[in-house]
Amino acid sequence: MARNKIALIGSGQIGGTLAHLVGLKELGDVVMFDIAEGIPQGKSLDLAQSSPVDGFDAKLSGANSYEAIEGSDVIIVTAGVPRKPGMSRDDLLSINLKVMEQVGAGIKKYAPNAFVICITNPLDAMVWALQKACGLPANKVVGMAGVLDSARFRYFLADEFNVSVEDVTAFVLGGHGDTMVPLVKYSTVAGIPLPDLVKMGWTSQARIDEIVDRTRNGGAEIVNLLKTGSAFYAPAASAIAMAESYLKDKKRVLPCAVHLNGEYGVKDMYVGVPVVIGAKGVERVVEIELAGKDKEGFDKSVASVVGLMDACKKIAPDLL
Ligand code: A3D
Repeated sequence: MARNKIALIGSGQIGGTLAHLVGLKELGDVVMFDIAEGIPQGKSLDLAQSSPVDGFDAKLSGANSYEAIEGSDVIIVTAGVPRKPGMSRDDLLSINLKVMEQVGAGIKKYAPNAFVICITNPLDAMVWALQKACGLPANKVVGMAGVLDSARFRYFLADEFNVSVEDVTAFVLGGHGDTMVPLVKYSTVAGIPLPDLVKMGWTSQARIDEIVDRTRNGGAEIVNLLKTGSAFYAPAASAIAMAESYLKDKKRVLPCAVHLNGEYGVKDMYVGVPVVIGAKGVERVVEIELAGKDKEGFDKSVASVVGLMDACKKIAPDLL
């Protein structure tokens, strides 16, 4: 059986970590792409030279032209620029929207059968624009945010309870970042929901609230510490979990930004909800009934994504 081909569009901090993980997990051959000359070539050569030490077989190469991604099975997009001091949200949107247009055109031409995972921020708007730009079916274009947000939540909870991260599950909905909605009652330790753990005296509601807050601001906490960039290890690991579920038809239930068509009362936009990822891409949206504070939080999150989409439509009316 031929190896899978995985293209990484953007070879910065996350792109490099993605390539390393694809190698270590032997998920396939890797093409790193970037507009910066030498970066994808240098990183892929460096990583290839680690393969004899770590004992993995993968071809890793770098490119500055889209031809190199031809026939890719999976494409992970991190291309774009981060928000710099003095740059408005609209400035960032207009730059990264142009990047999504270019990337989308490249995918359309060279890899129309790929499963595409977008990571570029502002995530929910960028994955929506990327799907329009590449024209692939919506079930084959998803955004990574929920796996990362729930991993942060799971890590903080495991730390709080002093239990293995493996035994903590978390359920998050909504857009990426401050408006994400962690569903406390569906988050568990070994199947025991958090509200029960509060009753059992394992923790207090106040501590759970603090952990939810820290999760929502998880990205900003790391930016403040790093000062020159944003998180990259956990974002890369999260996208790899999505790619692996697709490539191995694992049918994992993962929170992803997906195109909704009426589910959760939302139409033609990308929002984070739990989905089944298998060989057909997004195979099923897990739709639960929301009420009270959870519904309020979800609606607020959807409204903030609509705000981003409206700004995008003004900037690129031809595309969107
Ligand atoms: P960084 O290390 O700056 O890498 C971005 C790369 O994109 C650079 O190597 C650029 O040269 C390249 N690039 C810029 N324009 C283009 C273009 N037109 N075509 C191809 N490549 C281009 O950033 P990073 O890897 O740390 O982060 C990448 C993106 O992920 C950013 O937008 C972050 O905001 C975002 N991010 C999202 C999450 C989520 O959870 C959604 C988490 C962390 C980072």
